[in-house]
Formats: sequence, C-alpha cells, structure tokens
Amino acid sequence: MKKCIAIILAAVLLLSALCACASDTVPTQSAQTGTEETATNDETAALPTPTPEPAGELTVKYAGDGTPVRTTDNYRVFYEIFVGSFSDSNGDGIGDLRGIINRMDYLNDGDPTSGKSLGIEGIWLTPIFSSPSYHKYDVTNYYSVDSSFGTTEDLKELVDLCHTRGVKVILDLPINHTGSLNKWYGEFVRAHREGDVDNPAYERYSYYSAPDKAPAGRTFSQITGTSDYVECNFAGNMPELNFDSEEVYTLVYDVAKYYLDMGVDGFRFDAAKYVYFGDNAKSAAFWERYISDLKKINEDLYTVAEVWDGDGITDRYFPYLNCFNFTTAGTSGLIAESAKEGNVNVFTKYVQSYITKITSLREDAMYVPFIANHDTDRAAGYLPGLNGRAQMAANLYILCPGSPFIYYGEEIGLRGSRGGAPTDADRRLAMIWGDGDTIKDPEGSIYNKANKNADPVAEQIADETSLYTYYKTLIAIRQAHPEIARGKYTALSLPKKTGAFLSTYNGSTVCVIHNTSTDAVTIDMKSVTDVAFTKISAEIGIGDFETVTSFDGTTLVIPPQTSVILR
Ligand SMILES: [Ca+2]
Ligand SMILES: [Ca+2]
Repeated sequence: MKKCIAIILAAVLLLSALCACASDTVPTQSAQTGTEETATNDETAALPTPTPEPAGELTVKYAGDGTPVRTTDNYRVFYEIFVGSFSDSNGDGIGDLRGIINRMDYLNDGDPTSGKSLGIEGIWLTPIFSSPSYHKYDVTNYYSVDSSFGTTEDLKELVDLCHTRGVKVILDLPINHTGSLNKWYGEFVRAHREGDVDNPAYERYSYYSAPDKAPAGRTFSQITGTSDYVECNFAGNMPELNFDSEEVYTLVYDVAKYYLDMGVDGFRFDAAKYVYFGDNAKSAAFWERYISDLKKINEDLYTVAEVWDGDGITDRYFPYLNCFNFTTAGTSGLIAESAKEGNVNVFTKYVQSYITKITSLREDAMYVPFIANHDTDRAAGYLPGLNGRAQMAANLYILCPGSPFIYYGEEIGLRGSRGGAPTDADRRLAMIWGDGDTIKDPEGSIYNKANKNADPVAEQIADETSLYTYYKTLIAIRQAHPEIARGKYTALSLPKKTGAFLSTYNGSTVCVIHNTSTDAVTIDMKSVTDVAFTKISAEIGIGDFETVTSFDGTTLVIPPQTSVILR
C-alpha cells in the first residue's frame, strides 16, 4: 500500500542534517509481566479492526542543521529486536543472528552522516539462548545460542560488527526463572526425588514441602515424583530460581560474566521485580549486589530492568539500574496521550520531575522511554501515521533525554495487537522487508493479514515521506543536538497542546518545542524563558513549516504537529 503523500522537502536543510506453569498461570499482581504465556492455537480469537485512517494528503517535513555525531556514551537510541521475527538468513522462516548481521546496513551503516540507515545506536536482542519455545524466555541452556537462531560464533560476529559501527548490543537475560528442560532444574528435581538435601542443587529453586503453608498469591506446582512443590508464577515450565542460594548467585553471575567477557555491552533484565515475588526490598537488594559485581567486569555496562509497575516501585530499583518507564508507554501512556493532540505540558512536567527523582537516587540514572514492546500492542494501531500522531509520538520520546527504545517495525508502522488471543504472538509479527526476506510470523499468530498493513521497508526507504524516513531523520536530529539526550531538563509552561523544555549540556542550551495540535501556534518565547535563542536549529513534523514557521528571536510560529529546536 503506497501512501499518497505530497513530498515537499526543505532540501537544503535536510541535506545539511543528514550529510552532515503448564496451566498458563500468571502472577496475580495487577501489573503484567514480560514473560511469555504458553502459546496456543485458538483460531476463534481475532484482532480488533485497525483504526481507520483519514483520507487526504499530508505533507511530511523535516529539516535541521548541525551534523549527527556518533554516540560514545550510553545515551543511545536502542532498537528492540524480537529475534525470531526480524530477518531470516537460511530460508526456514525463523529470524536468526545471521539475518540481523545481513541487516546491519539498514540498522546502522557506521556513518552517522550518510543518511542511508536508521541510525540506531544500540540493539536489545530478546533471548537468544537455547529453548523449546519461539520466544525463548524459558531457557534450557544459557551457554548456547538456540540452534534456530545460529551459533555462538554468529553472536560474536554480530557483536564485533556492531562495535565497528558504534552500536552496543544488550542481551535479554531472564534469570527469575529457567525453563524446566534446563539441566539446573533436572539436577534440582533429582536431588528432591532422592532426598539428597546435602546437594547444593536441592536449594536451587524456590520450593515448599507444604504448599498450604506457602505464601498466598504465588503459584506452586508439584515436582513430579516428590511431595514437594516448586514456585512457577509464570508457567508450569518456568520454575523460579531460589535467590537465597549462594550457588544460584554464582550461576547467574557466571552467565552474565560469560557474555560480558565475549564483548556484549549489557543486559535487559526480564521480570526483575519477581526475583523475590512480592518483595521489592529483597529483589532490589539482589540487583544491588549483582549490578555492582557486573560493573567490576565492565564499568560502562548498560543495564535496564523490566519492572512493569508504577514509579513508586521502580524507584526501589533505580539506585542500582535503569528501569523502563511504563508510565509514559502504551495506549494511554503520557507519550500517546500527548501525541493525540493532548496537553504536552503534562508530559514535559512529568519528565522533569521523573528525571529529578531518579537522578537523586543515582547520579547517572536514565529515563528509558518507549511506546511499545513485545509484550504490548503495537503503537501503529492507536497512533496512525496518516494523521500525524505516530510522528508526534516519535518526536516526544526520541527528542528526549536518556535512552529511548524503538520496537522493531515501529519505524514502518507495523501493526500487531493481542486482541482476545491467548498468546502475544500477534504483537511479534514478522518484519515486512519487501525484498524477498523469508521471515515468517511466529508460532501461534492468528492475525488477519489485512490488519498488518505497513508498507514494506524496501518501499519506505525509497519514499522520502515514509515513516521510516521520518524516524531516520529524527534520530539524526537527536544525534546533531547532544544536549537533548544528556542535558539538564527544564520544562517550560506553554499553551495547551504545546509543550517545551530547555536542555543544557556542556554550557550549551537548546529548547525543544512540540506542537501536537492541528493548528499553527504562536509563542512569545521571551514570556516563557529568560534564555535567548537566535535561530531554529531543526524542525520535524507534518506541518507546513516552509511557509508557516517563523522565529525572530522573540515570536515563534510553529506549524501543526511539528517540533522545533531552537538554539
Ligand atoms: Ca532462520
Ligand atoms: Ca522469583
């Protein structure tokens, strides 16, 4: 489906910017977890009908000055790859590490000024370890790459290639639980069957001999051949490790060390608050020790935890590691709400107070915004590109401090939502390359193909008005304004549907102003800040800024659905 969009580029400025439990048990707590259910094939479930997109033409525009520069610190734009759904190198329909290697020019060609790749600066790989499931959150062996994904040599090659291009690689490390096929678990079961209480494996997993005395709210499953029960809150085939065991600490430490020694740059930690179910103090204490030890291996270690909960809970973990921000994510998060012609001031004031708080907990704590991930509905379903909301949402979270995470396919408007399905497979559909890639949708997906209506990558690369081109340009603008990712953040008070912040870094201040409304807005900059700005350094949006935008040092006219950066 080729979108019918008028092309009007501010060519000179653009060029200067770019050349320059078996029973499907889940934890009973209200927050969901990132761990996967058992997929089934209930054909009766259906995806919701996509939001109709408005007819008519839109103008997609972007411009900027300054030269994008390669990021060397951790204030990066990351890209989450659900490995099995991204790119297939060997024709079996399953995404693999070689497929990612083959797509590196798409992700980052190593030249921030080439304008020829998306320009992401970090990759989160969902679990790559051997596992019987398509999602691989039930790990059989942490020391082997799943054979459907490739080999350890492929992983090393990918990491080395990324490093030559300034891209960091973080691995998804699920350690709250293992898969039940893991030999760690087999040894635990054997020890219990044999009553071998002196064997360290006996204490390796969380178990109760009298389940009626086990803490309420948790799920336990009988260990076959014994009268004991093992904790398995997520699924019967995902037994939970016992973090009171020093042996377990050593086991999970050794896994992380193995990959850090290989050159991996850090980790995304799955289900981080479930280490001790329902006990954030004890769970956080584990992460304090673990991260401290891992930083002795690599002091630049990048870590981000999935603590799928409110800020009052993530605050417990922030002294030790970054946490994804779920308050601003999702269908009704502050990013989407602002992008839908909402009050951007609510978002910018939230970001300021959030950053103030987390950096008081740890000086180098980072805001980690995202819109969607492999456990949520995709943003294209509720932020359609053709009414400008996908673009505004991208502006709000990419032109933002910290390390934003793009979910693969978001940059082409790939759709996918769970609807009433018993599986998350429809949130993880195959990337649409349009160039013969043999990648297929994951096991259990039941989507209606009509709902997956993103233009293929091959078409979007050739289309200067595509969402892909928009994301690429947005990342370049961020890279050309290092203040945005790293600076001291000060929210300004602006009229509703607009919002702005100052960001000061190394003595330089920029002002980022968002207008999410469908009308042009005039702002008297001298009335909202004492900082004097002399010029528009970049702007990106769908508004007609060639004729509408103006700035004389005092009065800024900002087109509809556009963001402007002042210097
Ligand atoms: Ca494959
Ligand atoms: Ca646990």
